Amino acid sequence: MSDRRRSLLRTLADAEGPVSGPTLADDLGVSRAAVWKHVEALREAGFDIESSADGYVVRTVPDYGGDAIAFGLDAPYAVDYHDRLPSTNDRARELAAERATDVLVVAGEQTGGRGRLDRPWSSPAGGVYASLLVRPDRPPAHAPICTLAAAVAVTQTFREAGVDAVIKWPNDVLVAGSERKLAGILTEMEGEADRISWLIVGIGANVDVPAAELPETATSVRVEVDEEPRSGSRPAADGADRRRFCQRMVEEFHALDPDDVLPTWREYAVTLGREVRVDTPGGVVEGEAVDIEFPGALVVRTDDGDRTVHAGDCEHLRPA
Ligand code: BT5
Repeated sequence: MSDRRRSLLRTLADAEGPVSGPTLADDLGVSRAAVWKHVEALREAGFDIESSADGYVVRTVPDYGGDAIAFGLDAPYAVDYHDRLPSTNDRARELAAERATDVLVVAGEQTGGRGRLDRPWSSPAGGVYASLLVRPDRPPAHAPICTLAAAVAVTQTFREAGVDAVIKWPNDVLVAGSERKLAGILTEMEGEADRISWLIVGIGANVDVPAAELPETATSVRVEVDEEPRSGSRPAADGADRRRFCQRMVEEFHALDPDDVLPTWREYAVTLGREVRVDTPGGVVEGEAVDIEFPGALVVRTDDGDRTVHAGDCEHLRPA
């Protein structure tokens, strides 16, 4: 998506009333004919744009798609949307190799979605599959804090959508109580000794997915919201709006300062205070998870004292 198209979408989204062709042309630094062409392209993409003597007004926005996500997105990323991809992280890697940055890759569905250690990530239509390609000015050792920041952003977004989400160290978002999995995060990066070259934060979130299309241990906004008796005050299925969900989670992520993320992470985490078994590259660590340390290590109180675990698969045992 071109920068001009992004600016146009931004201006139209921010406008309170009609925006005239000449105003748009001025704003974007293009001819009125060019504005008209962009507007036509948006109409083809499913936008209902009314034009009157006063200018253009967006009446309806398509459910999903690159322009729909960019429309009103309050974060500085170009959107690279595909109805279907093998994996948004793989696409983001291609873009990284082309030296791109600040791109949000989104797919309507994935045919080869990946979790950690090449585990498959089930990616039917209705989920949000997104990878952010960024180039933070940080050492490679800080990469885990980006996963934690993403977990905070996603948890916050699920809560806004009406689901009581919590974080399981290091990269899972679960629903409180049943602890079924709502989302997972796969962070990948390339770096030199002292500096990250590129970092990709891949998020898979079960938003508008029916139970039948999810793994048994998983759940989605649609499932969780449907199970609750509906009060008159909350519009049905609103939280399961993929476009809104995708925008909000990216906006939340962008607004977070990784250096300040741990207090909120602690507040949302369900792992702290629990008996855990962590399968690490150096063996199994078992005990009570007592804290998280920058940039994302779990502190586990074992019979032999506190152990700081940097990476691994974590299993929650009974409550501590
Ligand atoms: C994760 O791995 O949780 C990270 C998943 C990241 C997926 C996103 S989608 C966008 C981007 N593009 C990609 O190709 N990947 C990223 P891990 O902790 O290894 O968990 C994987 C396990 O979660 C699987 O072994 C299943 O047990 C379970 N699982 C698979 N699909 C699921 C789903 N849709 N919902 C909940 N759990 C799922």
